[in-house]
Amino acid sequence: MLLEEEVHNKFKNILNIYEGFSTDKLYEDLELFKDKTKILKLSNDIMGTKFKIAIIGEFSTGKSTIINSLVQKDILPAKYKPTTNQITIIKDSKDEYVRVSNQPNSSLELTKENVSKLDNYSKENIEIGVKLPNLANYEIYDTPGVNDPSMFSDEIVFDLIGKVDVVVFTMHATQVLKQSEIDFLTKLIRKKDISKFFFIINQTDLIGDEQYSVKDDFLEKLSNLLKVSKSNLAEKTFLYSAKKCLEGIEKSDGNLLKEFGYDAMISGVDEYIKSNKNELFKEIVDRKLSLIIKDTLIKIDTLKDKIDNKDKEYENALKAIEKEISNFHLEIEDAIFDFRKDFDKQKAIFKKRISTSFDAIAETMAGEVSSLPVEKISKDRYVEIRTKKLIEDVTNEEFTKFAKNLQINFEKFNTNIQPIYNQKSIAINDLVTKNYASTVVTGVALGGAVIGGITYIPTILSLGIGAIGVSAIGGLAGAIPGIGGAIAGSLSAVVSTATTLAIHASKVAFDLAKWGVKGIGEFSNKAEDILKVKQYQKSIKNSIDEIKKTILENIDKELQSATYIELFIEEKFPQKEELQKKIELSQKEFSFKIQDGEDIKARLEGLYIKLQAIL
Ligand SMILES: Nc1nc2c(ncn2[C@@H]2O[C@H](COP(=O)(O)OP(=O)(O)OP(=O)(O)O)[C@@H](O)[C@H]2O)c(=O)[nH]1
Ligand SMILES: [Mg+2]
Repeated sequence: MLLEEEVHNKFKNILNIYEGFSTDKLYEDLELFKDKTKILKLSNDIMGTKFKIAIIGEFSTGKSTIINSLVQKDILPAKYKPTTNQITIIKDSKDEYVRVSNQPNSSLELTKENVSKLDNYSKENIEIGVKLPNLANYEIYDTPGVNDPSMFSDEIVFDLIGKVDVVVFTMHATQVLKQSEIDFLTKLIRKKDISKFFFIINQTDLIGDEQYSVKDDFLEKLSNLLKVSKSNLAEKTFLYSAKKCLEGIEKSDGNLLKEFGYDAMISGVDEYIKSNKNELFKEIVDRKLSLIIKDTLIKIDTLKDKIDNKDKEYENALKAIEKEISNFHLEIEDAIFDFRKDFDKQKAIFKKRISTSFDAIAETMAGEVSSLPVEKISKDRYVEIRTKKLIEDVTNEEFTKFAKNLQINFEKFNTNIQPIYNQKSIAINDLVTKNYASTVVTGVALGGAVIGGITYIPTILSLGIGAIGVSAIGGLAGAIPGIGGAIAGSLSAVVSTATTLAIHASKVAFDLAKWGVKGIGEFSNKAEDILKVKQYQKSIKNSIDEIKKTILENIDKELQSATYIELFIEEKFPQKEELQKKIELSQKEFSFKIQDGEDIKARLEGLYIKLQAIL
């Protein structure tokens, strides 16, 4: 079954359960409509989530034509456009259109001419809506050719690679793995995960029977370069002809599609997504769902306790639990001390690394400003975009390192406190069962690995699903309490500082352009000009220092070992939070009569069983 269908059915079942209960007055009493709304929202967010495929490769290797064949429609102009920095995003849509990305007002009828027209007219990305026959779960990204004389395309493509689920690298069959392609791939491997890469050897219609040796040579070369097995690569490499596939579509000739790689390519990508992404995706969905359903279950429990008059004991039970937890704190003091020491050490290293990296960025930018031709510096928002990118890369990398170390610290802490925790946990469970009837905690399996009190969800990050609630910005950082805020705050500072940078950039560039000098190197004998460049370099450095300061302040403010310990211990004893929720709820007015208790309990039991079966 398709992922979309499967998830959709699951949501439908759950919503039906809530719906089926909606005529019962308990539905209002328990405010179940609130939980249902949350589930509906989650369902909408998830159904809108698409897997992303980027088609990359050197110019004229056939990227746009390949996309036309995948879309089964001749919509993208196949022509060499040397300075394009744009990405064209192709989305599944009932209505066909082409527009400037995020500008619905600019929509035009979908024709090749209009795509060209908008493409030439706008500097922004272009978006195309079209029915995607075999790829409704996907969004396709057409990219500017890498190694293009245009200076931004590599940066843009590198950036995109980090954000998509699948990358298809295209090559021309008559020139497979040119030196420039090898260089690009080598640079890539150092920076990015290449397990999501597929390779298309396109234009095979031009080479005839040689194709198999072309593929073998390619596999041999690439497996050495990437140090991966040939068979792994073979599964992800396709001999293709976009031209013949388009012909096959036009003539409804299935044999052509088969012969020239279409079928193999579509099923290859689909298989990969199924085995690598779907499971993770489902895990996240289940986790989110179980959290919402758990709330409903707690409500049901509370009402049952109320009928049995057990809610009277809640306050006492909570006090007793809190006392146990505070004893727990005391008994693990040594372990806390060690954890804090480790934490502070990691934090200091983290800050130092951020500091050094930012200084390096300032130096890089100063270097670029004096070595690149003025046209490049002044082009678009070069300094702004480049600085922002460098900063994002560095912060992401360093936050990720810190988070990994933090995880190790937590694992150690966890092992240290385990014996005492076991005792306390038994004691608290005893208290709970003695004092009030039902515990939801044990009944709900929370998906996602809870490591050391941090709900650590790397799957979300690798999927990059913003809709599910973790911001893509900050990568791993977003999944960890405290850090998400720290980096989000800092990055908004980056944006505004980057704007300042851009203003500086355009001023200097304007002056230099007016003097008609090509490169800064060429006028370095003019004292006045050197001064200008120096001033500009200084202003860039100041801005970068400003950002560095903000990030370091945020790290100091947000990353407190005490907060982490609190979070950790709270997660270890979920009974406390559950009880607090029950106390709040039990103080509400309910519309039912206690003498109907048995009947109500039976109805609640029915709902409870249905919901629990889903988890
Ligand atoms: N014979 C043959 N020609 C092809 C094939 N695919 C693309 N072409 C031609 O190759 C040229 C380049 O194709 P494009 O699709 O524009 O290539 P691209 O990679 O998008 O190029 P840029 O966007 O400029 O980087 C065009 O003239 C296409 O018609 C193919 O499978 N066989
Ligand atoms: Mg193209």
